[in-house]
Amino acid sequence: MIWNEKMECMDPEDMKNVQSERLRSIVSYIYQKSPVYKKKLDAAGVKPSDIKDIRDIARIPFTVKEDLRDNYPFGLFSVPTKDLAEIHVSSGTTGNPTVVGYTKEDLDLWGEVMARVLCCAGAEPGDKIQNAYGYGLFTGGLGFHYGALKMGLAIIPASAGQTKRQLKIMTDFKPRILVCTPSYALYMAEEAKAMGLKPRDSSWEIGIFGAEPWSEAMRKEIEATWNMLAVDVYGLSEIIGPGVAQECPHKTGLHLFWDVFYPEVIDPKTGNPVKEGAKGELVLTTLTKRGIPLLRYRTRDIVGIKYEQCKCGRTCPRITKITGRTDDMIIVRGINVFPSQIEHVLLGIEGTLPHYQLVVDRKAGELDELEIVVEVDQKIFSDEIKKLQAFEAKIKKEIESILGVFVRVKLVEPRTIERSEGKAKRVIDKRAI
Ligand code: DLL
Repeated sequence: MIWNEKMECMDPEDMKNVQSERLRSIVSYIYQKSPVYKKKLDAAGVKPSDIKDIRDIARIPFTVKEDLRDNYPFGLFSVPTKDLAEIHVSSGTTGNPTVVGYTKEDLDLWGEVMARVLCCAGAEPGDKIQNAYGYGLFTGGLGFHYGALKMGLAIIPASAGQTKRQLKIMTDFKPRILVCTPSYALYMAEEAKAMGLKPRDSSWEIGIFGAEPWSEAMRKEIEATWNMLAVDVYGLSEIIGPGVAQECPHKTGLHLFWDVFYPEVIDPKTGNPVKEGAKGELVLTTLTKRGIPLLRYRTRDIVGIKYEQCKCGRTCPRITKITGRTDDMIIVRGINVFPSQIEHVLLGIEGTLPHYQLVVDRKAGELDELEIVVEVDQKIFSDEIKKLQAFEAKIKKEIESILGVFVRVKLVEPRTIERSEGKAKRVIDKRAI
């Protein structure tokens, strides 16, 4: 089933007209409503009347995450907060997180694209869906909730965690669809086996997994273990949350809903478009959003894009699975972590030295572990063991309160961490994903 056949299967030439019309309208809306954007467009010498066609998008300056953070919390919004219906937050780098707001129309749009996501994965009206993405400031839980509501599925809002309860829900309620991060799907399989359940007999037939990178090897493992179809979902809070792009059962890339999120793939160094199919940074423009529409937002995610029609009938372009980022963000248990956030905490604690490393690992069947290895003053090592432990606990607590993710802290003596002549190697990712 295709949720919005008109938009998802439109002839690409006709789609250009839709996109051109929407671009003209969103640029003049933003120009009038957002003083920050007006300044940005004026500085680039772009007036709304210059935008006639979707190709004119190249004249518009890029928007970057710093633009959101510098205008924290609501400076980049195009509506006053009284017109908002919901506010979400994505973990950011040092200091302020990224805040995004939705008007009532934006929530409708979110429901619409998420209904497309669910249909694209193979959900059918009447299905039960177990939603094990986190409900809260993270956009995963509520995004899927709105899509399932719109589509008419029976939602089990399990939220993330409480694995035994998740498995009991699966066993007793028999939902056909599971949505959560791919690593959590594998973790649940281990727990299920430990509880004496047979994952292959589960009621889940379709899993929609995203919010973090995962490989084809991981897909095979999930599909074999749970005896289900596993498809990829992509999105980011700044653009809408989940709902930007979705794989269909053909598994040949993620269909990007380009009538509402206009994609470009650029060389991150030059800002110029790359050739079709080549890898580059995904840049997105929200063509219809009202609360915080963004023009040419640099996602930092590395993808390739193809414009040919898929066997499923959809004509919207497909992006490859996300193969990396242009910055040093890592995703630990679905949570975005920037080394600079940790550095900020460490530098604020007397006794730590500015030499640290983040070691991420994932043992088979377990969740990600993040260890912070940090050099501390020789003096601290001379202290009694109790003091050393208290110091370690203090660092752990401060980092956990900022990141919202469990970490281990390992204190090491000065000059233990390998020095580099170029960029310091801050992240050691041992996960085989
Ligand atoms: O992770 C939205 C989401 C929720 C997507 C649930 C899918 C499912 P943020 O917390 O703002 O939003 O993080 C966005 O996560 O820029 C990517 O780097 C990464 N990411 C999201 N989906 C995928 C995916 C949500 N399928 C950032 N594969 C993005 C790889 C992904 N990375």
